[in-house]
Amino acid sequence: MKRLLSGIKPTGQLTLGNYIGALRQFVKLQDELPDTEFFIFIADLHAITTPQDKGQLRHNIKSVAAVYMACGLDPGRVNLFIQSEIPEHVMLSYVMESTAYIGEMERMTQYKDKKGRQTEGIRTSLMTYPALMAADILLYDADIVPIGDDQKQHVELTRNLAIRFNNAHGQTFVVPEPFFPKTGARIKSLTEPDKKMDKSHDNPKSYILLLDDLNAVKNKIKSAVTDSEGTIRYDVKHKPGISNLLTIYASLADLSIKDLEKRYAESSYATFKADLAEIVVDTLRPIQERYHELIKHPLLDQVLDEGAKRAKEIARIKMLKVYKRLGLGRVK
Ligand code: ATP
Ligand code: LTN
Repeated sequence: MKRLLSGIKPTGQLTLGNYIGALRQFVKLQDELPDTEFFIFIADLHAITTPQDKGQLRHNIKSVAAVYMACGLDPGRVNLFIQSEIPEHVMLSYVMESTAYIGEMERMTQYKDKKGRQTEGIRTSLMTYPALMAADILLYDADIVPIGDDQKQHVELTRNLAIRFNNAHGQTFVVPEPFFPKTGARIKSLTEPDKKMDKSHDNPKSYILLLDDLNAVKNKIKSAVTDSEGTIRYDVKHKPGISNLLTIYASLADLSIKDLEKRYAESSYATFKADLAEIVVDTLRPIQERYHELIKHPLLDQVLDEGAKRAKEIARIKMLKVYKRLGLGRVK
C-alpha cells in the first residue's frame, strides 16, 4: 500500500492559504486515493524554531487537530498525530543532519527569508529545520507528499538526502514525490499580493483565518488591495491582487479562472469581491460549526492516540533499521 504524508506547523491559527494549499487537498485526496494510507501530523517541533508561548502552543496543537477534522479529514481513513509524541522524528533528524551538508541548509530560501526578518537570536534549528522535515517524511516511507509551493525546495532536499543515504548504506528510504494542488499552491497576502498569505504576518488584514469572525472576513475581502484598471482578468505580473482573488474564487468554487474571467467580464471589482466574500463565508461557516463541537469532544484525543500508536509502530522499526545500517550502538 502506498503512503501519503504531510504536516502543518501549529504556529498560529490556520489561514485560508493553508486551507486551499493544504487541508482541502488532503480531504480531496482521501477520496481520490483509496489505496493509499494517510499520515497527517501536527508539526509542533517545527514550531519551536521560532519563539512560542507555551500556553498558546499547547492550545494551537489541539486547535490545528480539530481544524483538520472540521475540514473533513476522516479519522477512519487518516492517521492523525502529533509529531513530538513520536521521538523517532528527532532521532532521524539527527541522522539527516549527519547526511546533509551545511551549504545545503544555508541555501534554503525559506531559511534565508525568515532569517532576514529576525534580527537577533536566530535559532540553530531554523537552519537545520529541513533535516527534521526530511526525517518526518522518510520515517514513514511516504511516497506522496502534498505541499504548497513554498515547501518544494525542502522536499527536493529530502529526495537528495534519501538517495545519498541509500547509496552510502544500502536501500533504506523510499524517495518521495511532492504533490502540488492544480490551483492555489500559493495564496497571496490580501494587503501585499506579491507575498504569501502567512499566519505569522503582523497585519491581520493580510490574511483570512479559518476561525475569523465571518463579518471580519467579508471586510477583509472588500478591502483587499487591487489595482486601478477596473477589469477582472488574471495577470499575476500586472494585477497580482485581482489574480490572487481569482485564484481563491476558482479554488473554492471548483471553477476555472477562464470561466470566472468570462463571468465577470462586465462586472466591477465591488461586485466580484461581494460574490467572493459570500463563497468564502459559505466555506468557512460549516468548518467553524464543526470546529466548535470537536474542540470540546473526547473524540479528538482518541483520534490523536490512535494516530500516534500507528505512527509509532512504523517509526520504531524504521529507526532500528537506520541505526543498524549506520553501525550505531549494538544493534545487529
Ligand atoms: P509559517 O508562516 O509559520 O511559516 P506556514 O503557513 O507557511 O506557516 P504551515 O502552517 O506549516 O506553514 O503550512 C502548512 C501547509 O500549508 C504547507 O503545505 C504550506 O505549503 C501550505 N501553505 C501555507 N501557506 C500557504 C499559502 N499562502 N498558499 C498555499 N498554501 C500554503
Ligand atoms: N515545513 C512545512 C510543514 C512540515 C511538513 C513536513 C510538510 C513539516 N514537516 C513533512 C510536509 C511533510 C511547513 O512549514 N509548511
